[in-house]
Amino acid sequence: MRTIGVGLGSNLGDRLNNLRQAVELLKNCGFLVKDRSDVFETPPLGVEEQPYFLNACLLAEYDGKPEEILRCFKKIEARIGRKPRERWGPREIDLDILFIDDLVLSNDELVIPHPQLHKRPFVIMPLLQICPKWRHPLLGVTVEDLYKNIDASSVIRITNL
Ligand code: A4P
Ligand code: MG
Repeated sequence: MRTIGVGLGSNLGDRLNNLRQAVELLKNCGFLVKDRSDVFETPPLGVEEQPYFLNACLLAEYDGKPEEILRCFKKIEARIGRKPRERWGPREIDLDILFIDDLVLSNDELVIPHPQLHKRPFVIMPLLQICPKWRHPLLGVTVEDLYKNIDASSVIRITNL
């Protein structure tokens, strides 16, 4: 069994419900949820002219290839009603593979760890709650270390996931 760091984000529709529905669908797909962060409200990064996000992260055990995980995530996103739109634009739900233990992988379909993980307050804050000691296999630093180098003042805790 591998432990997967999953990033969840939503900025369209009933954002909290979308996140919670994604957790239930992950369980139905065979992901064993070991821990979950709180839910944070975060300003959009990338394309800034869009609604604020709710973001959270969870740790799940799963016995399958990275490509299978991505396929499951895409199915769950479609099930929750995500429509194809511009990259980095608004979405009902986005599921990202943040990491899979200390696996390093890069191909046309997948980059693991997620290439933006270490720069994003909306990922680092929730990860700090659930896996502060996880070490980035390429950068050699922990989530706690990453947290020291970001400004997380705009990441506001809203509720539990
Ligand atoms: N892909 C490659 N690596 C991965 C990975 N580790 N996990 C590929 C998931 N997917 C990965 O993703 C596009 C393609 O990325 C996938 O088909 C897969 O082959 P997508 O979800 O269709 O599109 P996207 O999410 O718009 O693109 P991307 O690059 O995944 O963007 P991000 O990194 O998800 O960023 N601001 C706030 N505050 N909160 C957010 O959650 N999210 C984004 C999107 C921008 N700004 C945000 C937030
Ligand atoms: Mg994505």
